[in-house]
Amino acid sequence: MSGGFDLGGRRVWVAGHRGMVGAAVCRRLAGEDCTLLTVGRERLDLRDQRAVLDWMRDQRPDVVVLAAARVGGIHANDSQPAVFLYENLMIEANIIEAARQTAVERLLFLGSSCIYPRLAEQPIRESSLLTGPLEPTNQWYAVAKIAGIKLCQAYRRQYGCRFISAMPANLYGPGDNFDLTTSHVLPALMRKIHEAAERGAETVEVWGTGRPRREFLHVDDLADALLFLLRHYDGEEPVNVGTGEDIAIADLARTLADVVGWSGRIVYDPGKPDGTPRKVMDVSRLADLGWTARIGLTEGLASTYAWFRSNSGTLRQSRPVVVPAA
Ligand code: GFB
Repeated sequence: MSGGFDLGGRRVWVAGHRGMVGAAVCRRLAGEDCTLLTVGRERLDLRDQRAVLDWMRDQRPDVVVLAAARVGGIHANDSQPAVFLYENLMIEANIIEAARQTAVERLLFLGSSCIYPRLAEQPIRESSLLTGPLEPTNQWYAVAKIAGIKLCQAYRRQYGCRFISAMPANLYGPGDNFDLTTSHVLPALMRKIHEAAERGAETVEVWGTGRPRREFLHVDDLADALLFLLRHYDGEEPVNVGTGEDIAIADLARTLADVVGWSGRIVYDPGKPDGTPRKVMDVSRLADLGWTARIGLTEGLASTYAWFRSNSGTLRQSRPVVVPAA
């Protein structure tokens, strides 16, 4: 597709560049004719309003990809409600307001499919936002992310800022958090099954009933979609980014067992929460704009497992934080 916003010659700040999403966006931007800006947490605390404004005044980004966030799986969300709410509110409010003050041309805010009501009609359309109660295990994170979407909308209406929002499905890929207490399901099960295969263990424990259904998107597909949206989308409504296909957690576990080559038994722990029963998004808005996902789940799991095997010695441990790209 031609036309649209030109990234050529622009200064692009990827906030959260050491997280899984930010790193994928940086890889994707490497082939573009733009100047990539990044800053680590040792130099800038994104929760500090004054520091964020000063840094942006100094660096003058034209484009911001807001991929910095406190993220984690169902247990991390459920057990650290204050941290997930406060840190995400601060990071997004500071960056969005500083982007207005420094006349950033385009900003892309990343939400999550968990912003939608727990029992939203499936597949979930963008218009489902705020039509029903949230899933209790991640309501804190969801409220913060909904506030970020609303900030982008409000800044468009009041100040004419060209700020947009994308809502990714459950993400996976290289650079994920593989810590068993704070990670999302896919990296957790990949690691558990890999370690079971190495130890010759006969069982692996899966939290909950195995019945919930999730939609998984490879992070490289997400990065490609985000650049597409920066170029071709300039609207107030959030845009879902996913494959439009979901899988039961029990089937994900079996598929991962095949990828790893382990033939043991999966056991379920119904004492752990299931969370939202089903989360699959309607991705027709993005498809109508001209973008669809390319990396199928089987292919994505195989390449992510290859990455895991070559990096398992240096993986992040017990840190759900991508704030701001440590
Ligand atoms: O990926 P996950 O932690 O988050 O869990 P959500 C998805 C499903 O997998 C739940 C089950 O039903 C879990 O109970 N599950 C099974 C496991 N075994 C495991 C395991 O070993 N680890 C984990 N983590 N889950 C998150 C939100 O919800 O989705 C976040 O809490 C964010 O805020 C993210 O929105 C995308 O999909 O339930």
